[in-house]
Amino acid sequence: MIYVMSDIHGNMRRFRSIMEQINLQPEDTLYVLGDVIDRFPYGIKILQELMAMPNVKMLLGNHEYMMLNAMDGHYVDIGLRISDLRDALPLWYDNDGWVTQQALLKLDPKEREAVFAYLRSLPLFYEVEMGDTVYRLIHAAPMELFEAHRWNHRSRTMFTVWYRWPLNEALKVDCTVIFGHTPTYYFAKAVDPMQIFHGEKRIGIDCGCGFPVNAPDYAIPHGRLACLRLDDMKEFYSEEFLDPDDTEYTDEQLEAFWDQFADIPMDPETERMEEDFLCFPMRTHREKIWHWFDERHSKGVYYLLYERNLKQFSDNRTQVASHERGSEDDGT
Ligand SMILES: [Mn+2]
Repeated sequence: MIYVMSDIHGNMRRFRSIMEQINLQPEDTLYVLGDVIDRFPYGIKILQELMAMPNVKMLLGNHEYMMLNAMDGHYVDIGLRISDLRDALPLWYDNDGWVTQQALLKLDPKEREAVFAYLRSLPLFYEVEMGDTVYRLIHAAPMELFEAHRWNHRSRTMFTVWYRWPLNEALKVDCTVIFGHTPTYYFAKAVDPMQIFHGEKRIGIDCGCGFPVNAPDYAIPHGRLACLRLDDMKEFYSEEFLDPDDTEYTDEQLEAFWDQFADIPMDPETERMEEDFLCFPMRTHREKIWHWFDERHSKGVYYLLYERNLKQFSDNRTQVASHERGSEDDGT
């Protein structure tokens, strides 16, 4: 099977959700069309996972391109001007690259060089044949459009990872283009949450995985990570929790969420989450989450925090005790 996803943007929860659904096998291939990093904090971690998977093929995205220009002394896009290089770091920061830089600085020099070497090696497109159809996989724009836009782009590389092509722009390629980079609501505004966009010889798969969870203003639709299986065009989407207040959860479900909540990394100084959790964006304060559970669980958050553990402890002891009694009864 052949899978395609794009624009993971450091969102580990959404990435895990897709990987669980597709259950990638060694004989499958997963294409990742760039922008693994930036916006959410786990870009480098996801990148290192992808690097270690022999059946993953990745493309350069504009975020990896920005990181190389800003941080890697060995990467040179000869089309760039001195002023572009001078502005490379601020440009990357403005596009939420600082969160990736923090992770990068925690790596040892060998690991860091491996990441840079991998990014330097990434191509700008793949072509995949599936039956009678040829798919061109790209991050942003087909190279064939470069000549018409070169006045505004220094190089082919810069163009093909950055350019957002309007729907009415003729394609100039004889295949079906699959691309990320431009969230699909740009083409189909009313769809919420975002879905894979199928247009004339073009398929857009960036469904806003880099968008914040439950963005405070609803001017933009809800984002999620999408994945397309080319063999049968089946679409996969990361599991999202969009309307927390409209859903009634049982105590049992809430306790399962509570156990997930225990695994969410927390900044010990600010008491704020470092990852998304359910409907709550990262950096939500711990007390807000406690309050949410308190309003929903029949026994309140005090039970979840203290009494439930005691209950589990005593349940386990009862089980052990009855098991021991059972053994005695068997006469063993
Ligand atoms: Mn992009």
